[in-house]
Amino acid sequence: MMEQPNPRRPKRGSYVPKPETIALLTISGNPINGLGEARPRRPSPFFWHPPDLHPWGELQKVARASSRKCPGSESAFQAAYAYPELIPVANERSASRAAQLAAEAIAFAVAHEADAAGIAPMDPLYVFEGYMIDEPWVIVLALAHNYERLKEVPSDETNGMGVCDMGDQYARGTRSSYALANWIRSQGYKATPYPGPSADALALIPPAIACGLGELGKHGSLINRHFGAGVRLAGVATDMPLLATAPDRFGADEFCLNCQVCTSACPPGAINQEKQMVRGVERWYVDFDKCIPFFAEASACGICIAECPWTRPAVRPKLLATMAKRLGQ
Ligand code: B12
Ligand code: SF4
Ligand code: SF4
Repeated sequence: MMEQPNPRRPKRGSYVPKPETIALLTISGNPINGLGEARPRRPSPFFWHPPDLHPWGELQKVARASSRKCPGSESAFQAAYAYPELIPVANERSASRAAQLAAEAIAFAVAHEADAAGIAPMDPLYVFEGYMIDEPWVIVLALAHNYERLKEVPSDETNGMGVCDMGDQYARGTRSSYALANWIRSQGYKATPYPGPSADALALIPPAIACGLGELGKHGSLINRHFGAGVRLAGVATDMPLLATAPDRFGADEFCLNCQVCTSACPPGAINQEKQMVRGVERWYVDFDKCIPFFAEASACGICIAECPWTRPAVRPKLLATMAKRLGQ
């Protein structure tokens, strides 16, 4: 049966932001993000930080209100923000070695709602300017979307499926990261969860790439080999001695070179075709000033991650096989 076109998605080029949205975009986000800068530096607090820490506080309120008007989304996001209690760090430390603790931490996360997990050494470049994380390790958790719900994005008053699935996966990230942090604390080590939906101290995509959860896609989100771009991320920083997991290269970066699905599907045309220099790294980059008006008006959008062919369960295995052949794996 032919699928009906999604009535909530304007065609690329036909979307015009509301004047009241544009009025709140008083300053460009791209220089703040480090577009064109050749030297590595920490990311600046950018969006989803406390509204007085960045120039788009009022726009952030509009974006939040627009996502919460959708049926079911208020309670989905309430669950995401229901942060459990953290227990005190036990006085006695586990005597296990790093390899054993790393295996146990990953197994614990996967047994407590995470769909995948990896470990990376903490890098100061993962931490937003003005924040501090002193734990030397980060465990990153991946929480897979329900594709059937995600593909309904963007949401509005008539259909809240997509944004509710975002709230639900954030809620799983909250429960999973807090459960893992409490397990680590019970073993006598410090642990701090970073679950979202707020940005907090930790930029999650760079450590997720480093620890093998996937590759960066042209749409600026991580692509995982098992879930595509339909994943939320959460983190736990810790001083528990651990071992790093290896990065995973399965050809997503190469595939993006010749794919234009997200660039064509993004209503405001925010996704660049070419890699850009951003804070010392040549990488895919999304134009914040073009994305944010639509994102704010269209209940958190998400079209780019839903449309990415890697996110489609029926397509992903074929892409993996094709790219494995091309990479000679
Ligand atoms: C602020 C923010 C936004 C902002 C700005 C996004 C942006 N491109 O910068 C807005 C509101 C527009 C936004 C939109 C979306 N977001 Co958002 N967002 C965040 C948040 C809270 C912080 C990211 C940030 O500050 N970026 C500003 C600077 C750091 O951006 P940047 O330099 O361009 O870097 C980006 C990437 O290139 C990469 N990156 C950063 N440094 C480096 C270094 C290297 C070497 C590499 C390879 C990559 C890399 O990470 C950044 C993330 O966008 C994170 C959660 C978190 N704590 O990390 C979620 C997060 C990145 N968002 C997420 C998602 C899914 C979305 C949306 C699809 C919306 C939605 N409904 O889900 C869209 C996609 C827009 C897009 N195409 O990028 C997910 C991504 C999951 C994934 N599969 O990777 C995250 C991780 C939330 C989560 N907990 O799961 N988001
Ligand atoms: S839609 Fe295509 S170009 Fe965009 S991130 Fe996915 S694979 Fe890459
Ligand atoms: S989230 Fe931003 S980049 Fe992705 S499709 Fe929507 S407007 Fe485009």
